[in-house]
Amino acid sequence: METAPDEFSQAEIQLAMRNHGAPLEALHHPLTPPGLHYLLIHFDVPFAEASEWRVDVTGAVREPLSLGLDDLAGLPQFTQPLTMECAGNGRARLRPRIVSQPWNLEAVGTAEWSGVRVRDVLERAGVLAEAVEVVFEGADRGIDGGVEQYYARSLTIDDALAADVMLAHSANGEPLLPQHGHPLRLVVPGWYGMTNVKWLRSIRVVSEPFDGYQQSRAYTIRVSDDDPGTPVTRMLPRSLMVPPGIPDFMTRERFVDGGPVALEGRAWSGWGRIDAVEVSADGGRSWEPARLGEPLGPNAWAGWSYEWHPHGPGRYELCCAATDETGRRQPLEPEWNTGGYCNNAVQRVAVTVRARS
Ligand SMILES: Nc1nc2c(c(=O)[nH]1)N[C@H]1C(S)=C(S)[C@@H](COP(=O)(O)O)O[C@H]1N2
Ligand SMILES: [Mo]
Repeated sequence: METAPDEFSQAEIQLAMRNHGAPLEALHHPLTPPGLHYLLIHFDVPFAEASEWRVDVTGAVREPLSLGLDDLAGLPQFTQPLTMECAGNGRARLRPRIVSQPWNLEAVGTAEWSGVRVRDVLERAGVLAEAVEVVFEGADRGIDGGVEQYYARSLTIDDALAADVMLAHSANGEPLLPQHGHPLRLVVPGWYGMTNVKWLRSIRVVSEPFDGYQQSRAYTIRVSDDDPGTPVTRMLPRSLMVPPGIPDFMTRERFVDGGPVALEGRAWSGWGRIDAVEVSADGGRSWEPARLGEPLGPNAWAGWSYEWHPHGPGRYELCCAATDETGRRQPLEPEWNTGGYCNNAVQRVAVTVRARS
């Protein structure tokens, strides 16, 4: 196994500049302020005019469609708050290191998305009996893993017909920003970020499973390069805390003066409701339950809070761990895989408690 050095390359720094995360203090906000929502863009942000945009519905359908945004405006509209997280969140914490977009923990955000149901569009087109999947393709083209492609992902027919799977034209009451898929993107609750195809231009109903690069090569959990792997699907449970106190500029290490310290954060899972969040002040050896708030919606995070009473000055390692209603709990240590996906190991925050002066 090749071990990447701990230093990041210029190419990785360039990716980290293009694709920024949410500063963790933004977790104060139930809805991530628009400019603070994380970004992941594989290729270039396409230049798109909303007035000229068409999304074509083709393949195994009774009646192929070509829809403009005004056509979509004629379908029933709905809005939902939704927490989106990149499947690579936590990747930069893995050893041996994975060379790709280097996330620590900040590749997450929550927005209120508005648009129409994919189901309503597919019903107008009339899905034929032989159909097995729906391929969603964006207008952005590039080379990934040596393969030239438009960014594309598929869903099974059943998944695509779920009542909350949407074509979104707005976020937080405003037209989509260019970087978030203007003028139209797919939004699939509960799944990791790669599912939510931006700059959506084509919806193709197919009678064979789609084997495009982003479906069958990327976004699979593999322990070696010849492992066929299992697909990345729903978001594993995760909780994050707003780092308390004040930071050191370079290391982000935290400093607080005495106690008690009000800790707060957010927790989510793509597999179901969050049942519990626990907090540890000793690096995960002992745990106390946090107070859990109501989720923002069925597909969005819940807030949590905890009053921490440090037993005196010194250095502490704070952790938080979420458990969802399926019993999935965040692990203390990550499981390594070649793409660096789905690392939902607990957050660790180094805090120095200083004596109150
Ligand atoms: N067309 C297209 N859609 C895309 C991507 C992309 O590069 N191109 N990136 C995906 C990935 S990996 C993630 S995590 C989310 C990020 O969405 P955001 O940038 O709006 O937060 O978009 C997904 N949709
Ligand atoms: Mo992602």
